[in-house]
Amino acid sequence: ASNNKAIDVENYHTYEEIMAYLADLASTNPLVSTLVAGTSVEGREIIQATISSDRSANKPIAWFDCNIHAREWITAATCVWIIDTITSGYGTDAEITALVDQYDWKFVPVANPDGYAYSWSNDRLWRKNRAINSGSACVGVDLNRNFPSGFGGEGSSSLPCSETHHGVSALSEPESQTLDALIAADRGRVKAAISMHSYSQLWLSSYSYSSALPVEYPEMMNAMKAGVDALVATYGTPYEYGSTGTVLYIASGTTTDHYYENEGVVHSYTIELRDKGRYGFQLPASQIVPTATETWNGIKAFMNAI
Ligand code: ING
Ligand code: ZN
Repeated sequence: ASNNKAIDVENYHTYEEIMAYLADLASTNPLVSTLVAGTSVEGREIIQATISSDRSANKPIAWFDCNIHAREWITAATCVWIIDTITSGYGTDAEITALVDQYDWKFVPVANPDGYAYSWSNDRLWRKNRAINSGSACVGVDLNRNFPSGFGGEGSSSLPCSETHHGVSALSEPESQTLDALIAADRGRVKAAISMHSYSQLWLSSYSYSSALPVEYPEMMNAMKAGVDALVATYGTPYEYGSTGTVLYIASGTTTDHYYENEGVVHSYTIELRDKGRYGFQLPASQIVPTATETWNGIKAFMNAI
């Protein structure tokens, strides 16, 4: 890279490269700390990075999980870019400084490390984790169907060979247990929880396990509108927003419903990043910076609106 950073944020990176970047950042930047939050099926560390200008202040938290689905590489790349942008902007960029002084920012950049590694080494389009399913030759549980809200319902499958296999029970997987424990540890402090996915260009709220609407839906719609308006204003990338069950499809056992319904996070969303299918999961690296830039503009406006 032409700069002195430990990573070039305009390219996709392996699990090991992302972990090395986070470790380097934590050791060189006093704003950043990392936590080994859990361990995957195959023994990889699940790392949460925290950006805080005062860890003793117990500020409200902006909370992110990224790459719970292995093939959605743009999500880890976007989270890394946002971490890089926040840490380099603090103290020089007035809006970033204000947002860091107001909130702690927490990221799990690679929530499904085994699947992510497998998508680099074996199968670019792998989605699930790498759990062995008893009695089946098919591998993997869809971690975004393994959470308790609506577990096992519509839009998830009991069949191990399905791409949306929900697993044997809610939170059966170490990767979903890790996200659950992290958000539970911050219960009462999480102002917003965002799960990053791709692709489709959507900003989605609960519910996903049914077409019912949350009681706070008007407030959620206002917040999503603020985010989407700023995102779209950046480059004109079209986005839609609304409840998952009405805008996209019904899916049970998802992070967003769990954070909303069981952890009390009103502002719990899934953002489906670029694109709308031309490249799909294999978004060219040339789109990392524009995707991250527009998404960050949306998140800033959203955090300033809630
Ligand atoms: N899409 C999400 C999925 O898990 C989603 C859509 C988001 C469903 C939030 C339910 C709740 O199917 C992708 N691309 O993974
Ligand atoms: Zn996904």
